[in-house]
Order: sequence, then structure tokens, then C-alpha cells
Amino acid sequence: GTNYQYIPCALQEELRRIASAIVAPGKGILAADESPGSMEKRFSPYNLPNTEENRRQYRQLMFTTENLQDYISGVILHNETLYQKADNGKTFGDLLRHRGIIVGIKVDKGIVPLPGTLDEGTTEGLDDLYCRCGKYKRDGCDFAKWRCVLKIGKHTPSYQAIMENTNILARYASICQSQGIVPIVEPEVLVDGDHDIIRAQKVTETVLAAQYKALNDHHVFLEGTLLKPNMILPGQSSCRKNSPEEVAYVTVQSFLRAVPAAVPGIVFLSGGQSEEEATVHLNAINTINLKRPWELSFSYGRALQASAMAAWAGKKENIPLGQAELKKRAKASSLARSGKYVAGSIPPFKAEQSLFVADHKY
Ligand code: 5MM
Repeated sequence: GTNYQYIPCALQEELRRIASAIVAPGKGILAADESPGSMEKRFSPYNLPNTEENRRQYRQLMFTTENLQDYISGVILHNETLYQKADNGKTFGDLLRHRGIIVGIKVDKGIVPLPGTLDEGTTEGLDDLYCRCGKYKRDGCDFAKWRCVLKIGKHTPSYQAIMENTNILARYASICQSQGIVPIVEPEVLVDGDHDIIRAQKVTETVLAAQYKALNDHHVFLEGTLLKPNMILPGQSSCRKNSPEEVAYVTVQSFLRAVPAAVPGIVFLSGGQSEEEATVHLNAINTINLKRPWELSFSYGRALQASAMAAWAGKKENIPLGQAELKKRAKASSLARSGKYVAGSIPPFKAEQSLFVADHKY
């Protein structure tokens, strides 16, 4: 509308500063905001009871890893984790901040069905969001995350799902910014399906175009946002494989078409790729011969944590081993984010375990 006023200059500066610190050279995000329900799935292969204490032990292992801040600029937490305390009595939020790591918080409340669609969904959590963001900012959080998912099928994603999910992400983003919190906008196009990479490319471009229209409609200050997208890949059950260079080319080409250059950074999710695949793809994205007006970094969950979890497996004596594995993945991701990772140079703990979870809704 014509009566719109830009957010105050001081707030613009604050948001700009946080966003660019998160995508500082060589750095990226550790997504450690799995809800208790998702932790059940992470722990069960190791017969680890999904208790609050075990979740605390696991997060403590990660957050006390030596030199993590050399590779990780920000960590995304679940509400429970933000207020849990390390053995030394500090909350995890304070512990990370004192290490120079920017604290992020997952503010969505998960995915629910979108009636009238072919099994598509939307994400809840706008209720109280304004107040929750104010409280999180006072409690030391400088950025937030909200995830929406879109599915590729014969008749999906529908127009309804695209409009709903991109609009709710834009509402969330504008609310965060009003409270001095940088929103990470995550419209994930799932890798499930037997489609080829070209279909994934077209769908991702359509979703991103709708996303930036919605952000503009909601007057979101793009310089104070980050995008957390999927890489563009052939469907998980497609028989076609594409080289890292093809994946990188198609991915960057689509972002050039759909993501404004005002956006400071794109932080990819790993989306069920193995640790090595996610690293090799990010490296190719950062070396491909195309214009790259934004920082291209990572916000990985599974691709940073799988080896650490496997090495630890819930045993106290394995904590140093788990931390060494996390540091390796963080370093590999940091190198890839700078276009300096040599394929195969930092092997995972266990040879290529699949990190794919079908219909990754949670
Ligand atoms: C780390 O997992 C995140 C939160 O999970 P919930 O669904 O339990 O809330 C998830 O949103 C994650 O940030 C993204 O899926 C990216 O993680 P991956 O593992 O795909 O890199």
C-alpha cells in the first residue's frame, strides 16, 4: 500500500548486522532445534530413552565442543533447550552467547494438515508470536526459524498450499523483525518422489517467486532476513542421478531467477542427504561459474549431527569422540561454504548411512 512506512533505521541496522554476522565468511548454522518428537527418532536407533535429561546431555555435548565457533556462527534451539542448563549452571542460551555464537530459536509449532488438499500441510504458530518474539529477544535470541513444507506430486504443490505456506512465512517474518529478530524463512520443497531435477527446479522456482511476493506484500525488510531452502535435486526415488556440478548449476540458476540480491544469505538445509553429499553439493554451489550475489552457506541438522550422534550413542565415555565428529562435519561444511572442500577428505563416522526420512513432516 501507499501508506507503508519502512521500519526505523536503527532496527534496520540491527537486523542487517545480525543477518550478515550469521553468514560471515567460513561460517554457517547448526540446526539443533529438533522437537522432542523428532529426538525420539534420532535416539531410537541407539536404544536411548528420549528423556529431557538425555536431550540435555546430547545438546551439552554439541555446545561444549571446542572451537565450534570457528565454523558455526549460529545455533537454532528448541524452546526446551534454550532454558536447559549445562553442568556448569549456565543456560544453553547463555553458554552459546558467551562463546560468541548467535542464538536462534525455532518459533513454529509444527505441521498440520491443510484440508481440501491432496495430503498437503501448513505450519502453525502465529498465536502469541509477537509476545513470544519479544520474550526471546530479551532472553538473548537474535534470530528465529519457521519451517514450511511443500510436496512434489502429480498434482502438488497446489496453488492453495503455495499461497498459504508462503503467506504464513511472510507473516512470521514481519512479526520477528518488529521485535529485532532476524527471521529465517524456510519453504522446504521435499525431496520425496520419483520426479527428475527439472521438475524440482520448476517447483522450487515457483515457490520462491511466491515467497518473495508474499514477503514484499508484508513489507518485510529483505536485508534483515535469511532464506533456508532445499538444494535442487532429483526425487529421492528417481533413478536419475545428477552430478554435483549439475545440481549446483540448476540450484544457483533458480535462485538467480527468484531470490532478490538484497537478501544477504541463503543457508541450505541438508534434507536427508548424507553428510558427504551435502558437503560436496555446497562446495559445488560455491564454485560454479555463475553470478552469486548472496552468501551461500549451510543450516544443517542431520548433515552436521549424524556422525556425532552415532559416535556418542548415549555413552559418557564417547563424549570426546562425538565432539570430534561434530567438529569434523562443521569444518567440512565451513570449507564447502568457502568452495574449498576436497571430496572425500573428511569421511563420516560410519560409511554412508542414509539420512533420508520419508515424508519428513516433523
Ligand atoms: C533440526 O531439525 C529441524 C526441526 O525439526 P522439527 O521438525 O522436530 O521441529 C528441521 O526444521 C531442520 O532445521 C530442517 O529440516 C533442516 O534440517 P536438515 O536435517 O534437513 O538439514
